[in-house]
Amino acid sequence: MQGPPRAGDRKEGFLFRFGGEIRDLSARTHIMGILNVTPDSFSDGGMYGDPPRALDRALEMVAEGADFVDVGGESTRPRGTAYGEGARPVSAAEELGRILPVLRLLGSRLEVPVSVDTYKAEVAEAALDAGAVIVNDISGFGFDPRMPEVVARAGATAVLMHTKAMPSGMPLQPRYDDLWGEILGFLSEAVSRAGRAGVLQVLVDPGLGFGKTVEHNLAVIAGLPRLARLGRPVLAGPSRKSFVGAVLDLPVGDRLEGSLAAAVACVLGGAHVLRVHDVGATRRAVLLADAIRRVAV
Ligand code: HH2
Repeated sequence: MQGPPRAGDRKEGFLFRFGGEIRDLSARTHIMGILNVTPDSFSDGGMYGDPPRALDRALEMVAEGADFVDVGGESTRPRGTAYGEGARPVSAAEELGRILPVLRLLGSRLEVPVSVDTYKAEVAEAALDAGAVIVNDISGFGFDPRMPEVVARAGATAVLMHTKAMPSGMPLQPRYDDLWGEILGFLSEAVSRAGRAGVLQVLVDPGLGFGKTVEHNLAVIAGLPRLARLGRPVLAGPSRKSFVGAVLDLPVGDRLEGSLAAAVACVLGGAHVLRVHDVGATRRAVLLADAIRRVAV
C-alpha cells in the first residue's frame, strides 16, 4: 500500500521537451555529464579543450549513461575555497572560442540534449544557435539581464542556480541569517523572472559550493526536500566539490565515494537531475537509490 508522502518525494509529471525529445524528469533520476572545455576547471581543467577529445569524452559519458552533456567554457571555481584565488573570468569571445567548435562537433554526433554552462547572454545565444537546448546559468538569470529573453526566444530550457555572488566576488566567509530562506527567495524570484520572459521549462539548483561553507553545503543537501515547494524539477551538483573533500580530508582526485554518497543523499532528498563528472559510477549508485525511492512503505 502506498504510504503517506515522504520528505524526498518528487513531484510527478515533469514532462520536458528537449529539442525533438520529450523526457519525464520525474520518472527516474537523470544524469548530466560535465564537459569542461576550460584550461582551469577545478577537477577536469585542461583535459578536454581539444574538440576531438571533448567529443570522445562526451560519447564516453553517454555510453556510461549520461542523459545530458553540459559544456562549460569558463571555470566558475570561486575564490575563498581550497582553490585559492578562484578562476579568472573570461570574455564572451574567449568563452565562445572554447565552446563553439565543441558544440558544432557534438551537434552532429551526440544523441542526448546538450546544455551550455554560461551566465552570459551572448554566449548562450551562440551556443543555442550551435545546437544546445539547455542554458545552465549559475547566476539564476541574475548576472545578464538579456539572458531570460535569449532563452525564451530559442524555446530552450533553463537551469537556474542559487549563488551568493559572482565567483570572483564570492565572500571569503559566507554568512546567512536564514540559509534556506535566502535560497528559496532567490530561486523563486529567478523562476518568476523566467516566467515573465516566457521561459517555459525551468529547473532549480541550490548551488552546492557557491558561496557556502562546508556546513551550509551539508545543510543544503539535508534540506533539499524544501525545494519541492517551488514546483520545478531540481538539479544538484555535488560532484567532487570541496565540501566533499573537507569532510573526508581528501584531494579532488579521491572524492568519488564521497561524491556518490552526496549524490544518493540528493536523490533521496528529491533531486531529479545530478550534474556529475563520474557518470558510470553515479548511474549505478543512483539506480539503487531510485529503486529504494520507489518502494512504498
Ligand atoms: N557547479 C559548477 C559549475 N556549474 N552548474 C550548476 N547548475 N550546478 C552546479 O553545482 C555547478 C554548475 C562547478 O563545477 P565544475 O564545472 O566541475 O567546475 P568549474 O566551475 O571549475 O569548471
